[in-house]
Amino acid sequence: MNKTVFITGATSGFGKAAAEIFAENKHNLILTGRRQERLEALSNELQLKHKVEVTTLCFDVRDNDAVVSAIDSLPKIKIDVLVNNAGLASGLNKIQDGLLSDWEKMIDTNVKGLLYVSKAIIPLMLEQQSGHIINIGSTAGKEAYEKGNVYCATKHAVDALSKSMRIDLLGTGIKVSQICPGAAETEFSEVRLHGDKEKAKSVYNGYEPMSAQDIASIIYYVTTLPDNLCINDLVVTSVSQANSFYINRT
Ligand code: NDP
Ligand code: 8X3
Repeated sequence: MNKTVFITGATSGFGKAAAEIFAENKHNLILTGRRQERLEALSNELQLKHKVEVTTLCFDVRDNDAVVSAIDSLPKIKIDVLVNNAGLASGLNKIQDGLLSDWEKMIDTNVKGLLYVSKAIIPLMLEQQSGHIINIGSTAGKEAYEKGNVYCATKHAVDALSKSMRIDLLGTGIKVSQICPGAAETEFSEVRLHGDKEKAKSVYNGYEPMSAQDIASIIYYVTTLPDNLCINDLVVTSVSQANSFYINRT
């Protein structure tokens, strides 16, 4: 059955790769992000290649008015899957050296943005009496590490919200899954390191990190289970990584 899959942060990394795998499997898409040109290019490519319907919504998840008006602008359709993926780390400093602007960006995007989008879509899923919310957490939401402070706090919040959503939505027909990846090579490190490409590349020196496609295949997989099954929480790393602290670098 064709589903409609709403993905935040579809202009890059996990979100873009997830859009590709859902389209390959003939699901229709609602793709969101702040970079309009990237949304348009991806939408054109997927419609042409896979003959699926793609709607793009360009908004910043930190702006609740923009979130609400973008979602209100959709025609009355069923949203089967929401992938709450938009997020970022900004800065890598000890707590005593952190920048307020970085902290606000991470809290506003990773926590408040996820809540704004969820608040706009949950009523539609409640009306349908079905749906699947997939929150992208992180190993940073399972353990705190040096210089991770506020990013780790936001992903711990995603962990708590995923558990809370599952409890509160029990009996409504809405599934809630959290996927917690370890290190994967996307634009993530470049964004975290404020655009320093060389330093970002060096994060992955000496081991093979996961790819965006690896995580996309897992996002897709959790949506393929029978109606009575829900993967609640899934932690995934490359074989070179045991947790936030141990990476086998050669
Ligand atoms: P990328 O930087 O490649 O992609 C991030 C996506 O989020 C982009 O599409 C970006 O779109 C979107 N985004 C960021 N801020 C906003 C905003 N304010 N409003 C709307 N969209 C926004 O990183 P990843 O694909 O790696 O990251 C995706 C998620 O996975 C994040 O939540 C991240 O924390 C998490 N994660 C990443 C890991 C990694 O190692 N890569 C590991 C574990 C979790 P645009 O800029 O166009 O708005
Ligand atoms: C991203 C993975 O290890 O940088 O969430 O925290 S890590």
